[in-house]
Amino acid sequence: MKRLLLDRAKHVLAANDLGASTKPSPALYPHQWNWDSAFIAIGLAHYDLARAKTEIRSLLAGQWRNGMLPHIIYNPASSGYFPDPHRWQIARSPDAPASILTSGITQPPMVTIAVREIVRRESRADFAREVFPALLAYHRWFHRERDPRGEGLASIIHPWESGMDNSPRWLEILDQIKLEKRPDYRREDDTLIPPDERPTDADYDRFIFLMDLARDLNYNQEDIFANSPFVVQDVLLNSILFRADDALRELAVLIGEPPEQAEQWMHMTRLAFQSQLWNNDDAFFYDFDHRRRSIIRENTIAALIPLYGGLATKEQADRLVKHLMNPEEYAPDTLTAFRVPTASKSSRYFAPRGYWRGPIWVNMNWFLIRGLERYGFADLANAIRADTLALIERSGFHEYFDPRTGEGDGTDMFSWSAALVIDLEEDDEP
Ligand code: 2M8
Repeated sequence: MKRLLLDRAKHVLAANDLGASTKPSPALYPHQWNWDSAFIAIGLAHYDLARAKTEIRSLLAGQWRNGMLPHIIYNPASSGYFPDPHRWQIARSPDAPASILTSGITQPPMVTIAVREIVRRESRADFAREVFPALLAYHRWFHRERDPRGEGLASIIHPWESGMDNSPRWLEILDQIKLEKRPDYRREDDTLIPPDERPTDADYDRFIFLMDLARDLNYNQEDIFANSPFVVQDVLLNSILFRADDALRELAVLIGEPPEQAEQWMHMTRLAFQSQLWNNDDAFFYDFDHRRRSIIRENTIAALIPLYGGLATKEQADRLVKHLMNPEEYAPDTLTAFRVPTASKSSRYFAPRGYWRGPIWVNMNWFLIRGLERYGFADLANAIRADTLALIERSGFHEYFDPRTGEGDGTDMFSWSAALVIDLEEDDEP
């Protein structure tokens, strides 16, 4: 059974292999995505280290001169995805690469964690040495350009940067963006996937508005911070950045570079999670709207990902787990049969087939499993693992799953669903 599942997962990654990178899915996402490639490399590292390194190298090839690693690296041979590179016009930025087409925004820095996983499986440090400067530049960019006041928390400037595009966390801010006129564009995604499983047109209008705004400001981060209605200290991104800083610190030690810079960043982030993001009344870590200086009080799975980061105290972890065990929020009940919906069932935005507004995603379950294991909640971690595998067995390697029925939604043959199932199934501590 396990062998069969692993073979099927490897088949998905092979089918989406573009040569030097892997697309997230056959048709819906035909290019290379930043954090997708990192998850993919974590899966590949179990059976093909050379290919895992190639995945990382092709991602780093898209790095900007200021250190930013874009969220999409376009495959010139693919079409059928909007926005295409022409919309981004990255040449407006003096930092953009000259010969590679990319987007102008980033995604959570899972790449450093993937590199750490690859290096852990080798007895040599040459790959760590090779990619360390690029990773360090990426982290420096996050901490410098996205945390200009040195608060210990990086901001995202677009919902796409969170990876959870239409999460309830962003909907109120998006709603406040009043467009004088709709941006001119044509979506491609809703021709491939039923529209009720994708962001609404109103969400998309705002995604494109924010993207055009960053472009019109020539991707100058200072100007974007000053002018954009969307500047948010995202709990998910900062949990991953913290964990990635730790991976960077370990890589530094391994190759004889000073670890102090990463330690300093981690120290600042730890303080900020406690002083700025923790809400003791609700027992949640909430995002912080940097622009309006207020918390975003939405009950979503992101509030629990500091468990993966290792940013919760033991007492906070106990309280966070209560949300996961509560049938009115995240635990199974008469409405939902599977763990773990990405938004609380109690949320007014909860939509069980609505993309990041409720469906189960394999990467979020994976974050929770790894985080719960870390804090000693082995039974709950195993229950989430069992549900994740049951969903794949039942419906295949879908992009996301309806928590009521387990039905697969979005695209099929989704790469990170396959890659992270490999990681869960192999689960060897090398
Ligand atoms: C989704 O995002 C893209 C935009 O970046 C889209 O909707 O077209 C998100 O699920 C994101 O997390 C993911 O990296 C990307 C590719 O799988 O798709």
